[in-house]
Amino acid sequence: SRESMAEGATLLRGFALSLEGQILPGLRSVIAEAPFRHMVTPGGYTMSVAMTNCGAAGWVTDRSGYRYDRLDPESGKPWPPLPSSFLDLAIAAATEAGYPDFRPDACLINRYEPGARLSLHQDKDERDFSHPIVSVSLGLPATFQFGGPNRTDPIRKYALRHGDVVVWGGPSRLFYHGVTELKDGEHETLGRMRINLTFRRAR
Ligand code: MD3
Ligand code: FE
Repeated sequence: SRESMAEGATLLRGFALSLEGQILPGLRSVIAEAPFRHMVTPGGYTMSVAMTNCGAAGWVTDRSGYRYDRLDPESGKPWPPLPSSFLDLAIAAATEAGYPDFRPDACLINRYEPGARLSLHQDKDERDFSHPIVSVSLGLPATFQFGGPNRTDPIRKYALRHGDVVVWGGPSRLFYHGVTELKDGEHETLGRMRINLTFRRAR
């Protein structure tokens, strides 16, 4: 199904389910090369969400700031390439939402364990905001918060479940968003966690 969440934001419920059999092995191979880690914000806080990346550019944060980097700072090596199953899923979802030319060069992988959260923020470290972002939810369900272009805009909440894909383009690309504390539970394939893949064109 295809639902509009805001101008430019399209929710594709269950879109990743048919590709799960290729996505999960791809995820395992990326994590084997670039394990999840808890990064530190410029303000000195350790994030409750653990992260890793694949693709030509990876999103990183440390005391010196937020940026995209070609290299994994933990290994000093390039991030693992985007598995072909990841690229296929991102392009298919973007096409379904009206962005047939989307070619991601970065995939940030977020891992939420019970209690982890992501406070309200905008994604603005990318070079060109005319490219959409594609996000894929896997594992435990989460409450996603979605506001507007200003931090004080009213917030709506959505449940994002295993297999849901959202494409964020147009005006929604710069809207404030976050994820509330993950509730404990057990997912049949992923266990006690939620994984979110966000595909971006960083450069
Ligand atoms: C709306 N991740 O990695 S995915 C992030 O569930 C991030 O892990 C959340 O926010 C997560 O930056 C939310 C949905 C999402 C991703 C990017 C967006 C929503 C967005 C960019 C602009 C507007
Ligand atoms: Fe974000």
